[in-house]
Amino acid sequence: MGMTIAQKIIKAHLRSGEMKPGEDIGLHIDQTLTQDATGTMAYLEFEAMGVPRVKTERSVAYIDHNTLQSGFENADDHAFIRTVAQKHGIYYSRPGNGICHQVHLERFGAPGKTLIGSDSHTPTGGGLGMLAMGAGGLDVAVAMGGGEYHIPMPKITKINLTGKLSPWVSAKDVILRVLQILTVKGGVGKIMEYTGEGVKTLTVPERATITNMGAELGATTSIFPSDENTKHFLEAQGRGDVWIPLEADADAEYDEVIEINLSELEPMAACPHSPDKVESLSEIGKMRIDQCCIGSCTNSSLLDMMRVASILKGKTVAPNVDLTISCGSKQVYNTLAQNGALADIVDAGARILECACGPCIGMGQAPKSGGISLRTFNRNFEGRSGTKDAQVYLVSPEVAAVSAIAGYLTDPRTLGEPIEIKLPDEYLINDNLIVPPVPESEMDSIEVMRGPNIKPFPTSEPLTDSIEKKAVLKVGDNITTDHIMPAGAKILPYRSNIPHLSQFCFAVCDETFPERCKAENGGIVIGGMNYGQGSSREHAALVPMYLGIKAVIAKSYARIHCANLANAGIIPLQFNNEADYDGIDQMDELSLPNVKAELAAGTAVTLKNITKGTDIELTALLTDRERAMVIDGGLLNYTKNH
Ligand code: MIC
Ligand code: SF4
Repeated sequence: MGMTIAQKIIKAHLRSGEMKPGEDIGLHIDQTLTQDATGTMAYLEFEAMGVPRVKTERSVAYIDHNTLQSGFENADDHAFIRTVAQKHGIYYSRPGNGICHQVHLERFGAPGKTLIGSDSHTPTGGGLGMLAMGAGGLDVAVAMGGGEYHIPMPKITKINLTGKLSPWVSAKDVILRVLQILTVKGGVGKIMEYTGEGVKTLTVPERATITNMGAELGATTSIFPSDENTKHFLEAQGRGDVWIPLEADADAEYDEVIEINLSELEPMAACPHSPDKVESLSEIGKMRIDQCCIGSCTNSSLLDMMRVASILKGKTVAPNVDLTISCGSKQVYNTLAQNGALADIVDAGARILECACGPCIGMGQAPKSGGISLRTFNRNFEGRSGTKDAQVYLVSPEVAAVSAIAGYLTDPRTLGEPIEIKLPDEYLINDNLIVPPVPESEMDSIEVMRGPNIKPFPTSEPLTDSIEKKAVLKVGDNITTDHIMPAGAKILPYRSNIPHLSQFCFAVCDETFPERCKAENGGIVIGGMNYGQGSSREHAALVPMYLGIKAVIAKSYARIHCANLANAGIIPLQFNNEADYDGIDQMDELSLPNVKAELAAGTAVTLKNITKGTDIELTALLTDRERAMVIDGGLLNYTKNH
């Protein structure tokens, strides 16, 4: 039987397990990336493993999230990451060089390779034909140390693209359409593989927009073939040597097929507060707006910015709108500066931000109270912008730019014929902001800088025979890691300080949660469907662990968060019968009387609701290896013990 692209890459990197959907597989990882908000923790974990040099082909540490330095904390973190990287064989991308996913695509990504990154949008690399996945920091640390990366073997969904995008319809509209079809949980346990005649009509940056935002489907990753367009992109980046052709066999079998005719798509927006609440612009209608933010790892390529510049040229941003621009990389900025497009953007009145995540992660530019913000980003969760009652709509750069001028949500098709934009045959290449590691023989000369913001990695205890705790929190469906561990300019600087972060755990849902955990000496969290979707931040597991959370019981989970819970030694339990969710109230007394013995034997776990006098059957969503890990008290203990 023929194979799909993803299956071919998995087969070439398989180190353990069988390629049967749902089975635990261990993969060899060629490349890793980290960013600064998850990187400090990942490198503390790497240090704790005691491996002197990374064993990957290429590992890169990016600084792009915590770049607003309103105190010493972020700068301390940067110094820590820079020195730890130089010492241990990791390339360091300095602040100012750009957003990890955009820079990695430009300078390091390669078809056929495996990449894991401590950021959920790592699948951006799928635009180049890589198997690129988001992971918890600890998993990245293990991969840097040469260990396997474990995932359940995904099912493969074929997304067959036919036709060609109409003028002013964008790659963003393709992924918004997929989100409309599949929802934020429709991709869980799957790889989205794009094929069909329509693929040829999309450039690498456009493909990367689609694979990037595939993260919002909950998918393990998304991938495009590696073809002539890929070759052209890599050659233009001076890296033609890493190109290989890659496509699915003609007789490859898929678990599911979705047909999308690109010619039929129209400009769309994801409405507040979820990336899958997708409507066409005509359905939303004429809506006055307050802010437009163009950038983020989804839409900050040269192609995106050139389109934006062509719309803004000679115009002025409407008085009621603030327009911000953040390019994805120094390469993009520099090209715009040299070809004059930046002048068109500045002249129109856009506010130019540095090339970093910026407003996407709430690092500044919070909208006004109740403000309506159009953003080219990938997430519009409640409160993520920094303003709790802001209404964030996710749109393409074209929609954002034309709306910024009009002052209200506007369909770019009203502009008539678009200006044709040709991608360069040679990009401006200057890697002067990428600091290579020192040779192994000199590693002892590097002293790792640990400012007061760098706190030691929190330790976890081995599993006890039984657990008796209260249901300290009950939440509904689609809880994101932004709910569990919020980000934003005030909290992000403390990503390496778990005790400090713990004061904000679940603040979006219930500000009294941390206090209650302290008073009750920890507890159990009850969740609905797709618990822990969104970001890969392992802080959403480490902080609850610090607060004494021993288990989560939910209807279903998002993949990365489920793995992060296990890595932190928290048991991810699933209701066998979803209706049992209704049989537990917040503050009920719960007991898992035989949990250790049960996990040693398998995945069936019995819960006693002491308050209600009921027994509830649960399944631990843990592989054999993860069960051993949870019994040891998490991945770090397990790695040390083995
Ligand atoms: C995000 O988009 O939410 C982030 C910030 O990039 C996160 C990582 C983090 O929380 O540091 C992600 O997507 O994984
Ligand atoms: Fe940065 Fe936003 Fe992309 Fe996350 S989604 S990596 S915060 S730009």
